[in-house]
Amino acid sequence: HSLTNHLPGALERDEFFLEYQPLIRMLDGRVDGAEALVRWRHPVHGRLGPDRFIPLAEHTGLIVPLGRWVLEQAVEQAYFWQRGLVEGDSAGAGREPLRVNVNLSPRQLHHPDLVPDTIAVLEAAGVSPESLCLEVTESALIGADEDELKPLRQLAELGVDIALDDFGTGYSNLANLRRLPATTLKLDRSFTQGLQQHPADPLDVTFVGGIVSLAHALGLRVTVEGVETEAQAQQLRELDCDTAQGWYYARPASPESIPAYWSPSD
Ligand code: G
Ligand code: G
Ligand code: MN
Ligand code: NA
Repeated sequence: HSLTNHLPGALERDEFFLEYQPLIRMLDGRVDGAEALVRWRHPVHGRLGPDRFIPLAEHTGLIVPLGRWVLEQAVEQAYFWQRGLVEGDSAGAGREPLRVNVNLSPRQLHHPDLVPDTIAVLEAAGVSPESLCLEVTESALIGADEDELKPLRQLAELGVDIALDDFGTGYSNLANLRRLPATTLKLDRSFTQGLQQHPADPLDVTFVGGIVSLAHALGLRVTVEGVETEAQAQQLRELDCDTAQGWYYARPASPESIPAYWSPSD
């Protein structure tokens, strides 16, 4: 099987690349950061999305060096955005708050070098911990004991933002939220879909509103995924969501596409 055969050497052959999807602040419509999403330029099959190879990389262990590569690239990219060093960005420096989100797989989460590697990558790039958000799925943390949560807690204490990705899809245990070192909830796009109808599904409105209230009461920020229409964006703003991500704002694209969202053209 050619995916299986080609994957181990793909990192050395420089076949991976990252796209970035902006996270938009609901308050002012400006970019808050961007999520790095890995793609594989496969010599035979062409461009492959992460669904095609992340599970395989996770299974074979390649996810550890691949994940480190993603982290290095994304953190370096944050440095370039913050300093205004991206081609076509005429506004110059002074974008310190612009963050980058990186997805962590369960295997990376449990790797003993996660904390020292992350610190080393940030220091090498000259990027503050506050500029990085690590996204972990809720399911990867289900049943984790205090020892297993310690690396994430250490990173959070350093200032790294920790987001619970795809929130609401797993066996969400709301009581569990209190003991997780998370700073942000990323509400799964399945909940955003119910807000698309006119009028929006009242159950979905209640659900999202309730999650936002609970999250805010726990000191967590809420990012909504999969925003595809103006009506959804409006509804989610009214429900007090903090940031949003989705095709309505932007599809994942090259790193050069991001600075345009710093000052929305309206
Ligand atoms: O690219 P796309 O938007 O189709 O992303 C699909 C999924 O792939 C996302 O939900 C994300 O969790 C996962 N993904 C994307 N990039 C990475 C990565 O660098 N590492 C890991 N572990 N998962 C990723
Ligand atoms: O980490 P996560 O699995 O959430 O990655 C986001 C995934 O969702 C990516 O595959 C991305 O391409 C996809 N995505 C981003 N915005 C939208 C959207 O507005 N609608 C839909 N259907 N998918 C989206
Ligand atoms: Mn994600
Ligand atoms: Na997600």
